[in-house]
Amino acid sequence: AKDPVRVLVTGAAGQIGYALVPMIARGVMLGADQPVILHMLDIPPAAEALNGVKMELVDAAFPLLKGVVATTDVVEACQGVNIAVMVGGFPRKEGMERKDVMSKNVSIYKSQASALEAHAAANCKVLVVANPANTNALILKEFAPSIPEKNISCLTRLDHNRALGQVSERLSVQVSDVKNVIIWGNHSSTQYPDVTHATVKTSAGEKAVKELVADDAWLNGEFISTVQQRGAAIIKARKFSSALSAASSACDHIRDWVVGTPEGTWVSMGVYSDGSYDVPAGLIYSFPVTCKNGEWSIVQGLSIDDFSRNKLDKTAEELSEEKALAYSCLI
Ligand code: NAX
Repeated sequence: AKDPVRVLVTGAAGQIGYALVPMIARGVMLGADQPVILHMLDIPPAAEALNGVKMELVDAAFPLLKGVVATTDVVEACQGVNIAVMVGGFPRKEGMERKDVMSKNVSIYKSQASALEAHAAANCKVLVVANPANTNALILKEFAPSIPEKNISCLTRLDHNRALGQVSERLSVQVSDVKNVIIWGNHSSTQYPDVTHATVKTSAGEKAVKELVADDAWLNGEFISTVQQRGAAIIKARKFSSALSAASSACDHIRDWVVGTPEGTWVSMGVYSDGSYDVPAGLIYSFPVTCKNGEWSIVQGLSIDDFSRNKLDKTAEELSEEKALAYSCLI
């Protein structure tokens, strides 16, 4: 039998946490033969709710779940973890300045970076979900200098999956037959969902999404804005933000990272930019990546037309501004 993998979920008493921990305990993230020990962190006001989640995990009698640590102590939470899914953060409340929200999250991610650096297992993989996800991940990277930058990422897989979903609905094809959409940039409304290289598996072989849709106005307009604004549409409909889809895509993100992406398929991950596609180095930016042996690499050599170039630059600009704002909070 395999040794259990320790998975940290911060903000585990929240909405996404409640959807995510049972998925992890069922093997959705790491596989049906991989035992797990869940580490759940939240803050003291949520301690009782967190304990309730722990009780439910016990009650669900998950065969793969070999232990649960539920704590408000960040050091205990980070001890020996192999995977860290950072869902906890400070939400933007009505009337709050952007800088105030940033400042709260900078201080959270700075201290959690130090705890991970000191106490997580060597080679721990980190996924930041909490918003502003890219910039929180960047802060975490800066304050955990001994964690390789290759091990720090943020979630844009939800946006990626939303793009797959929109194409599938539009063409009335199975979502599992659509692949190689790309989310570029920030997990925000400036993200660029790109179908230039996306394909659909048909009985006559693989066909370009662009050809099958054959409606550039939709692809360059409504499709992009629907994906960009999907989070807001969910809030409007549900009165709460996306949770089950966020949890599911966090599992997809980690699973593909650990197990590898299928041959010929890429996914979107927010990762540390090395300057690929003329994206400024030193931002956490969403790129198309393939994964193998537990490492991601940015897909190289894709053609970028003028329309796309402009959109890649816009979202990079926003991330540079966020980075500057985050750094101004450190002073
Ligand atoms: P909730 O407010 O339901 O849960 C957040 C939890 O984090 C709460 O239980 C809170 O007590 C806890 N928390 C706050 N500060 C903490 C700290 N310092 N340490 C540990 N825990 C802490 O929010 P939820 O709907 O679960 O969303 C969580 C985060 O995901 C938000 O920042 C949200 O904006 C972000 N999202 C990111 C997405 C992505 O694709 N990257 C999509 C979904 C989601 O909107």
